[in-house]
Amino acid sequence: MFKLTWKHLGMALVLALVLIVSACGSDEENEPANNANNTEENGGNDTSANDNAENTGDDAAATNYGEEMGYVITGIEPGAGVVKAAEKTTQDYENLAGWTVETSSSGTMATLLAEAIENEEPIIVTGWTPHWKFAKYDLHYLEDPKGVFGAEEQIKTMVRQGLEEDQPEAYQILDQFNWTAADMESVMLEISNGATEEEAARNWIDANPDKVAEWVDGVDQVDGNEIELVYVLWDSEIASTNVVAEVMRDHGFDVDIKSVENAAMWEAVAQGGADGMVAAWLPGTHGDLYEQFKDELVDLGPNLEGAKIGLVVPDYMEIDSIEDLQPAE
Ligand code: PBE
Repeated sequence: MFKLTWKHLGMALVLALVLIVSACGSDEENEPANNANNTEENGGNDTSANDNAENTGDDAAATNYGEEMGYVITGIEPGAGVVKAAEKTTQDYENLAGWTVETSSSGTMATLLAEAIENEEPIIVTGWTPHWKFAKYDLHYLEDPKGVFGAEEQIKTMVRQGLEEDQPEAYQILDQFNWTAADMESVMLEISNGATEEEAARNWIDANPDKVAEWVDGVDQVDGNEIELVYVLWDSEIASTNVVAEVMRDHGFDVDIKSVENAAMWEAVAQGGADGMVAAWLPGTHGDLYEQFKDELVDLGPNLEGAKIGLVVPDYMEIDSIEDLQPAE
């Protein structure tokens, strides 16, 4: 009886909160616009912010997003290629003088992006494709006229020397693994919506028997052969590595997947501490690491075409190019 009472009280409290929150909803809808334009010269709503460009007479300078964001680009892991490229933009673009790239993790970046979008605040993230964020939010890449982020990328598979001789079945599956950006995105999206990594991988495998059949075509089943794959906790690589691992497990392998930092991933495969990885972004993103380790690796070619990295902003930010940003101070 006592418990029931507390339960009822709790439910009443939740209901009251829901009512309060929804009652505030209409006010809150107007607030983000005010917050987003809460710079000294812009007191009004979204449209007046842009109309207020009369002081400068320059449309591109309508909103000083840099000032609102503290001249910070929201990065991911320090070792990521996209972070190194973003840091290079702050050197190569004069208009990014005084800007910094704040590093954290891919998960933190996604949280900060979600929060900014919730409040319709400006944010610039180090972004990449394939990624679930483009399915969830309205976003665009900033043009990069200097080409710091490179053009189209491939994701390639790298294995250790000797794998072909030691474990030809593993070598062959890794060699035959390839899929599309849409495939990868569907796994990523499911994970971002709450599925476990194994579940999302399993669901994709069950839904794509023809593709999986190509990867294991001509490969004999094995009996508990141990394989270690390395990867970084980037959403894209969480998806691919789990899918490949599950396919190999179905084929009798005992697969261990180990998340490490980017340079450590390359080094582990080069030195033979790990058997392989499916996370080599080339030619640009990991070009420096490829140069460093290419002589000690076996390059099994692309497993995905049409990848991309760059600076990504929500569509409500009226800005098209890195060059539209303003220097600090
Ligand atoms: N990424 C995802 C990685 C490669 C895969 C774009 C974040 C990077 O920048 O190194």
